[in-house]
Amino acid sequence: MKMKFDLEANDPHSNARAGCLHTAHGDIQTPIFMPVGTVATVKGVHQHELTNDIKAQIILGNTYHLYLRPGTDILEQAGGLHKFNGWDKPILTDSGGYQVFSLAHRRKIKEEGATFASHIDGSKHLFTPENVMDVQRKIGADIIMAFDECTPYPCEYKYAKRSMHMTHRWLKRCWTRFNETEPLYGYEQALFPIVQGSVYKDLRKQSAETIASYDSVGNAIGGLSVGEPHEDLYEMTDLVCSILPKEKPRYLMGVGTPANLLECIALGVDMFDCVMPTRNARHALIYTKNGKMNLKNAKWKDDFSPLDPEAPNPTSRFYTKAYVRHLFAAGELLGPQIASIHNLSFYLWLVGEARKHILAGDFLAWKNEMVPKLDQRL
Ligand code: PRF
Repeated sequence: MKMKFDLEANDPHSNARAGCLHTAHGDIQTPIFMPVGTVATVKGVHQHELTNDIKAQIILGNTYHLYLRPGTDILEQAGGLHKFNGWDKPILTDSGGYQVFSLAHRRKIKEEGATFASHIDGSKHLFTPENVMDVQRKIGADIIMAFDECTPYPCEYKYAKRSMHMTHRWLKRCWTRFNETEPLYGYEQALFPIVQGSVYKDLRKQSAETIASYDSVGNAIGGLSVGEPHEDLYEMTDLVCSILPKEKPRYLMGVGTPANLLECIALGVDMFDCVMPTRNARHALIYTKNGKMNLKNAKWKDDFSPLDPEAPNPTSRFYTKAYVRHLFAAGELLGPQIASIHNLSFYLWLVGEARKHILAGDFLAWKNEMVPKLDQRL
């Protein structure tokens, strides 16, 4: 089966789109949010909860983490990541181009690749565009990412330009290796290239044009949501979306808040991932369509209403705010678990609603009504 993206609808009043990405492990209806499962697990969430409660359609894994632990030997013996963790829907792996720079120790970037010391045991490793393709073949995700450098913020123009050109040269090497090798487990994998260029318009334009010239199934936008003001995030995303091909899915990496998702959907983004819903859940921060609440706040201690009475998933309707607050206060594992299911369900509900409104042609008005509410503190 050939991986394929069908564009189903364009919003008449914004650049939002609805589509469907067909993969060997099933269809992904876009716009979509992808829960992050860094080390072969979405922290604290069972695969059946991802499917039944959260309605996740695709999850993420990280090459950097999976390569270090459990390692590619174990993943190959298992028959790939889908078999290893029992998730039989689509998976996307990030290349390590972000994690090496944010997590690893003693990292050094050279033309050949990046050397680093493991954050687990200090052991030394080298990631190159070629071996990162080989590792992602062994992990076996449906969508794999090019090896790039995610520039920090702020970033000097000169550094951003040099780094972008290196990311382009690395992409060429990734592309060659990818096309010289075969999937190991009998289903197709697609390689997504990544646009870089920091917050500089001329660099972003040049990078988007370079990435657009590849015959890929989809494309990604990296180097954003690294501390820059929201205006820069939106301006760069808008510019890059205007250049990337319309008929291919666009994946904005590591973004973001619920409001960021809706604003970037309006600019033409189709796919998102972010640790926010799960990481914040573990700190008792709960997202709803009326704003966010911190369950550690004493005001919830005798609120016996459901976490979210209108939520589509049973977990959010079953447990009360006071109870989940108590679980956090007592340091009970169930607190972060319930909060993670709730937040991920909310993110998936939000992109599902966005899709419905795009198909109905009234996305922009709905988005403008939702955004101010989403950022409120309850
Ligand atoms: N590159 C890669 N992964 C990423 C990013 C990037 O620029 C980002 C930036 N927000 C998140 N994850 N490979």
